[in-house]
Order: sequence, then structure tokens, then C-alpha cells
Amino acid sequence: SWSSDNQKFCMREVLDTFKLCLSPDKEVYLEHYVAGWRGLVKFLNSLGSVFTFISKDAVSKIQILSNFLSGESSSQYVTVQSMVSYELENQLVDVNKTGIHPESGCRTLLRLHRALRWLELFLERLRTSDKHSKTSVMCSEAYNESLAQHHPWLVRKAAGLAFVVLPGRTAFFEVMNVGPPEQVVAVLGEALPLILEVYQITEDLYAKHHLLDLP
Ligand code: 1Q0
Repeated sequence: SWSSDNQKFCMREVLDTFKLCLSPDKEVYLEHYVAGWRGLVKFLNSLGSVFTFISKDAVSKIQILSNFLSGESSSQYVTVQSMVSYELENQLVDVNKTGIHPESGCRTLLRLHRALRWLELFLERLRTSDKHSKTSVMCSEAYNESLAQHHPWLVRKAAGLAFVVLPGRTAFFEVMNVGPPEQVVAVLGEALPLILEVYQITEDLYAKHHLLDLP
């Protein structure tokens, strides 16, 4: 998000949004989940137009979920847990892979959920990197271990080309705008366990309901 006083993007605020995702009884608030992605997309857009094809897809998924959040069934979309129950009970999910309900909340969130795994792996690499580490390498390793497995060849190729032009670690840390490298490392160390927890809770929920392969 962009802090109002100096109009600069601040990654700390974005990462804090993911902390807000967890309810006291460990449910995941959809509103904050979506807000977290919105902040990440802003960051991505500030890195340049090479990333537009990625942010466009993320934005369209954010928009689908936002529409549920403000739609007539909004009370069913407070948490990921309530969304899953509601959509399953009302046959709003393409569980039989027949192509109906191509824009369910469940399948849309699943795409962001898979991307959250990439984010977690990438941030963990950034956190433990040194000043000679290459962001492009860290990013593509994280991608290959996660999202790539769900993407066709052409998307993998395009993603690989985009990673090459990522700014170096120093510039990258500066755009994050959370202070000197030590502070970036500290902020990441604080945020990562929460991102991991949000990821794991969603993963377990989707596994329990056999939703991990939704088309
Ligand atoms: C910093 C570099 C960012 C690199 C992002 C890596 C993700 C690459 C994904 C490329 C694929 C995008 C094209 C569309 C793919 C869709 O086919 C796919 C499946 O959806 P569907 O409807 O066709 O079944 N969509 C997805 O897999 C969703 C991908 C969402 C990616 C969201 C990325 C948001 C960006 C975040 C930037 C975070 C910067 C991190 C730095 C943080 C530092 C603290």
C-alpha cells in the first residue's frame, strides 16, 4: 500500500494485511486476503510493464472475489471457510469438472492460494539471501517449486522472461521501502510465519474438501 504521508509504497503495510487475515479461531478473512493481494499487485506494477500480464490476471481474480465480498451473498464470503461451505452446499463449484461455474470463489481463490506458496518461497529466499544473491534466480527457483507446476509451457516461458528483468536485490529492497536491508530481513522474518499459517490453513481446508484440483 502507499502510505498517505510520503506517497511511497510500503511493503510493511502489505505484509501486515496478511497478519489481519487470521481470525481468533483461525479462519481466514477473505477481505484482508484480497487486500493483501491488492497491495502486492501495486508493488508488482511499480516494477514495470513487463509484469503487466501477471498483474492483469491477479487483478481479474481479485475483482471476482471483491464482487462476492460486496454482492448479495456477501455474508457468506466473510471467511474462506464460510465461502467453501456456502459454495459447496449450493452447488456453485465445478467439482465434476464439467465447465459450469468457471468463476466460483473456490476456484478463483485457489489460483491466489497457489501464488501465495510462490510468495512464501520467494520471500524466504529473499530473507536468507546475501547482497550477491540474484532476485531473478530466487524468484524462478520459488516459481519452479510451486506455481510452475500448474502453468502450461507458454506461461512458464513468459514468466521466466519476466524474472530476468527483475531489479537486483538492492533496488528491490529499496522499492519495498521498509528501511535498511537488516530491517527488510526483520520484517520478512516477522511476516513469513503468518503467511505460512494462512497458506497452511487454506491448504488443509481445500484438501479436506477435495478442492485442490479445481479446474
Ligand atoms: C516479483 C515478481 C513477481 C512474479 C510473480 C510470479 C508469478 C508468475 C505467474 C505468471 C502467470 C500469470 C499469467 C496467468 C496465469 C493464469 O493462467 C493462472 C491460472 O489462472 P486460470 O484462471 O487461467 O486458471 N493464474 C495464476 O496462476 C495466478 C497468478 C497470480 C500471480 C500473482 C502475482 C502477484 C504479484 C506479486 C508480486 C509480489 C512481489 C513480491 C515481493 C514482495 C517483497 C516483500
